[in-house]
Amino acid sequence: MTIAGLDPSGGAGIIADIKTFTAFGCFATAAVASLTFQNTTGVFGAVHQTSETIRGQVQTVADDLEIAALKTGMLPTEEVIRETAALIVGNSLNNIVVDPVIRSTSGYDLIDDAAVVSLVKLLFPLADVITPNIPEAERITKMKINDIADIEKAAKLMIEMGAKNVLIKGGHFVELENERMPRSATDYLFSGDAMQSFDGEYIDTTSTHGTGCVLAAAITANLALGRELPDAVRIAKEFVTAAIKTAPKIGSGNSPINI
Ligand code: PXL
Repeated sequence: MTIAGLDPSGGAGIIADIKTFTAFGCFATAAVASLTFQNTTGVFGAVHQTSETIRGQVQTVADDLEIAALKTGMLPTEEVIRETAALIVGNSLNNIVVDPVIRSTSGYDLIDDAAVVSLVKLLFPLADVITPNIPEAERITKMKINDIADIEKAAKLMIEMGAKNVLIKGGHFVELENERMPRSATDYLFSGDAMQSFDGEYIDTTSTHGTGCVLAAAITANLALGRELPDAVRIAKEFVTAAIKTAPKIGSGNSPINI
């Protein structure tokens, strides 16, 4: 299951999640947390769901189907986050992947400030893994991330905030780039004191709409299939890299990736 925003242009949010779950042979279910108005050029507005409509969607599915894993994406308000946390606890859900979606690539704030606080307080402790990118990790930890040591510091802070595992995605990380070390898209998985890095080719493209959603959804699908987290991350990363490389290049903004 995914609980996330609906991007009607199909590149991000629950449509991307459904397509990704399906690509891995999983049966997708989805609850809309916010109805957004957007296309490849940007986000132009959103109508958020309430605790009643979140519960109505999720509990009805949970009463009938076994939820093997859950991904959360854009959860716009404290109310929606609080209800999502209650549904996870109340239904004893596991394999929880929290993608702490905060802002769109185009700069639109997808969740409000109170939601960032409650995301940390209420959902991080329930998550098996959280998947922030660098700007999200900076916003959550209130620190600037300039190098690998900062990535480690930020991950430790987020583990202290209650996350069991933290995957920091390095695709936004330009600071390490130099003549000897070209830009890379390495992701860093922190579990307790251990760190594992997942090297990835940096693909110089603007066709990246939905990349974070697809990565988190692919991790969720692979956890649902019974894979261990590091395997799930490796497989998900390969899937995203291939999808970026073969992006359809549609729309006049950031093209969605190929899922
Ligand atoms: O990529 C972040 C994201 C997640 N979920 C929804 C979005 C976006 C970015 O635009 O619209 C619904």
